[in-house]
Amino acid sequence: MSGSNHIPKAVLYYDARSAWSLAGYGKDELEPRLVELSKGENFSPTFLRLNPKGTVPTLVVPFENTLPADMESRYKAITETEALIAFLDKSRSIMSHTHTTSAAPAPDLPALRTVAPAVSAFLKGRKAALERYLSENEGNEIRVSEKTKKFWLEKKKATEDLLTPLNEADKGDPELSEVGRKAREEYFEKTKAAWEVGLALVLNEINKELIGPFALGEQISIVDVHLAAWLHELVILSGGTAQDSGVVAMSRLEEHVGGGFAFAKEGVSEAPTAAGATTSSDGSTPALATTGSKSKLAALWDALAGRPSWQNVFGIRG
Ligand SMILES: N[C@@H](CCC(=O)N[C@@H](CS)C(=O)NCC(=O)O)C(=O)O
Repeated sequence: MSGSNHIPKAVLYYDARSAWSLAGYGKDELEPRLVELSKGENFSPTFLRLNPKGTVPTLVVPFENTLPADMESRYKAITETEALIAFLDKSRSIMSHTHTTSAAPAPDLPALRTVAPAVSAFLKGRKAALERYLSENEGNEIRVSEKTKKFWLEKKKATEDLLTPLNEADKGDPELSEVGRKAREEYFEKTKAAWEVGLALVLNEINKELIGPFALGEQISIVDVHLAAWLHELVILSGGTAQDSGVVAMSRLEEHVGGGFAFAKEGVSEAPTAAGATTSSDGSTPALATTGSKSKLAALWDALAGRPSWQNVFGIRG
């Protein structure tokens, strides 16, 4: 029975901007370690050895006492959010960490101009890191496999493709080169498809399938943990905050998806309550505030926002 106090914690590699990294476990249970995507730290040879896909979140779980001492690999890396949360769910506790996100999605030129500086700085940081890794590899300062080199080259190309429309965001259409025009067109096509078609479909589907107030009914489940991180991210991107009421948060989403998108509101019908813009943060059951009915997603949001963990994870940024 030796060393029982030394069982190392799992290490969660995360980036503050990654929605999937924010699904909510805390320092009491795992050791958060920042991997700055904007600096391409996820592409470093060291990180790629942990997770060859170079994505966060990545949870590295020690196998102390479970593997023979001579085994080289004494940990396993979990790299899919779904598996990661299922794993953490077995050793539950509450958590905290901060979150910073900004920037609305950009189906039009003014919006593209708004997000361009921040996003292009982010991408430039990654591009610089990738170029550094590639040149260090060429110069034999580091040695990586052909597979890793190919991975870096693909990531560099994808980063450059995205940078093109961002770097030229200030130009009017006539000033763009042929390449620039194409890049801008593709950018708008993709963002429009993602927001107005893809996202609208998915949101409607989820709104329909929820049982309420939580995804599977009265009890919170891992499904809600995923939904919380994702919904919060969408609401922030739509100009909302973690403190918005469900009705306000979902109306921001409706506006932002655009094109007349609206949730079915037949979901929850509640007795009249003071319809404040915030929900209770004291851990009590949140007031389902509205006189009429609201969408099931709005009710889910209120149920999630009334939990202490919501404040722990999202409260800090207001
Ligand atoms: N399938 C993975 C996806 C994770 C993922 O793509 N994470 C993003 C951040 S939200 C990432 O690490 N991207 C790497 C990059 O930006 O290069 C999961 O479920 O966790």
